[in-house]
Amino acid sequence: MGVFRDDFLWGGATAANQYEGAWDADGKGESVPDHCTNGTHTTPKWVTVKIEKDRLYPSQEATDFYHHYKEDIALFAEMGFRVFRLSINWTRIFPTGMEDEPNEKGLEFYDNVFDELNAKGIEPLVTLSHYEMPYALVEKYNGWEDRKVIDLFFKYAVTVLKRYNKKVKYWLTFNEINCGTMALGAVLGTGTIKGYNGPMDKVPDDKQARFQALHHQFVASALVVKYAHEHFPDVMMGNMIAYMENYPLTPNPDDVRECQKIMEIMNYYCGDVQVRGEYPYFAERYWEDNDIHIDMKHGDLELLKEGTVDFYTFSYYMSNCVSTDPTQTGTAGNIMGGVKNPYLKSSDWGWQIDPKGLRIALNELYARYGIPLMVVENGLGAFDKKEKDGTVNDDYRIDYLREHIEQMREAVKDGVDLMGYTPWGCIDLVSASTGEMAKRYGFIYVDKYDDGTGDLSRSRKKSFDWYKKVIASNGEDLK
Ligand code: BGP
Repeated sequence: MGVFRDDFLWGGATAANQYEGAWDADGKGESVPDHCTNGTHTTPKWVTVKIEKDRLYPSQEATDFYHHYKEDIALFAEMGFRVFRLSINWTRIFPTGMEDEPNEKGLEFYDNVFDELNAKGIEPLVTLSHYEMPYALVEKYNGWEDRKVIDLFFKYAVTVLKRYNKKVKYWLTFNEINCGTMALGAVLGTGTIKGYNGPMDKVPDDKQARFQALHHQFVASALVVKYAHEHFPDVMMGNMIAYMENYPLTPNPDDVRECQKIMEIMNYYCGDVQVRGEYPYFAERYWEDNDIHIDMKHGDLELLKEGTVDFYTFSYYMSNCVSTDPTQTGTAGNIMGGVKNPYLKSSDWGWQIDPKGLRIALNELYARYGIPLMVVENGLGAFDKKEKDGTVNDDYRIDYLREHIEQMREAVKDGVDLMGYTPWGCIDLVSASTGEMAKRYGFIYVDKYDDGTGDLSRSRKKSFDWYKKVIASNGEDLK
C-alpha cells in the first residue's frame, strides 16, 4: 500500500489569462489581464485603461493554448496526468459580461478541450474565475465593488455548469480569492481599478472597496455552489486560497500576535466563509479597526451557509516571517512582502523556499476544516537555459518539487486527507505577478520570450520524465 490514495489526482495547473492567448479571437472580449503590460522582477507591470500600440501585453498571446490544445493535452497524457487544472475565460463566453446570450464560439472551444481531456482519461479541474474579470465590468461597476456583478457572474457560471457538467466533475469558484484582502488584489481579483492607469504596485488602496467586493464574491461563490449542488449532484465544488505560511520572526509576543493577525486575515478570512459558511469571529474587530463597513443584504448570511464547498484547495509557494521590529526591512519576494527567514533560501524572484511549511500548512488546514484538501498550485519559477541540443536540465525544479512532495507524503501519514496535486504552470506560461516569460515553471518548455518573440514550439524538459515516473509510481519513486 502506497502513501497517497489510489485515486490521487496528479496533474498540472494553468489559467486561461496566462496560457490561452487568442485574446480577441472568435468573439472574445477584453479581460483585466489583456490590459496588463509586461514587467520584470524589479519593474512592476502596468494596467492601462486603453490598449496602447507601443506596449507589450503578454497575456494577449501568452503561450497560445488556444491553438495548441491538442498537442499540449497529448503531452500531459504522456506524463500520465490524471487531472488538468485550467480556467474558463469569462470574456470568451460573455465578452463584456453583460450580454444576454453567450458566445457560442467560446463555448465550443471549451467543449473541444474537455472532449480531448476526457478522451485521454484526464479529469478537468475548472476554475470559473482566475483573475479574468471582463474589463467592461471594471469600467462600468468598478469590478466586484458593485453588487450587480453577482448576477452577471451567476449567469456566466450557470451557463458553463449547464453546458459542461457531464464533462467536468471538479470546479473551483475563484482563484486565490484571498488576494482581495491585500492591496494587489485590486488588480488580481476584485477588479476595483476603475480608471486606473499605472503600475500594479501603486494602485490606490481602497480597503473599503476591496472588502465590499470580497463580500460580493463570497455571495456569488455561495450562489454558484448551491446551484451546482441542487442541479448536478455529481459535481464537486471547491474554493481556492493563496496560502502562505507565516512565522513570527522571534518569540517576542508582539511578533507572535502580529503573525497571528496576518494569518487570520490573509489565510483564514476567506476560507472560513467558504468552508464554514460564516464570517470568522475576528472579522468584526478587523472591520472596526480598519473602518470597513460591509453592506450586506437580507439573506446574504443564510446563503453563505447554504453554499459551502466540498473540498478546499490552495496554492503554496513559500513562507514568510513577521516582525514588529521596524529595523527589519528585508522583504521576501515581490508579491506578498514579509521579512526574510534566516533558515531558508529564496528563488531568483525572492520567494522563500520552504517545503516543511507545506506540511505545516496541510496540518493546520485539515485541523481547521476537516474536509479533503488539494494542492492546486506549487512550483519553482526559474530561469531555464535551453542547451544547444534543445534540452533543459532543470534539476533545481526537480529538487523543489521532490522536497514538496516528500512533505505532502508526511502530511498524509500525519492523517491529512489529500486529494491531489497540480504543480503550477506545468507548461511554460506568463507570470501573473510580473508578466514575464523568463519566470518559467513548466515540465514543458515553450519557445516564447519576454520581448514577445518565439515560435511557440513545445519541448520536454528533464523534469518531464521525472514527473512521469512520480505519477506512474503514485508518488513512491521521487528519485
Ligand atoms: C498564483 C496564481 C497563478 C500563478 C502563480 C505563480 O498566485 O494563481 O496565476 O501565476 O501564482 O505566480 P507568478 O506567475 O507571479 O510567478
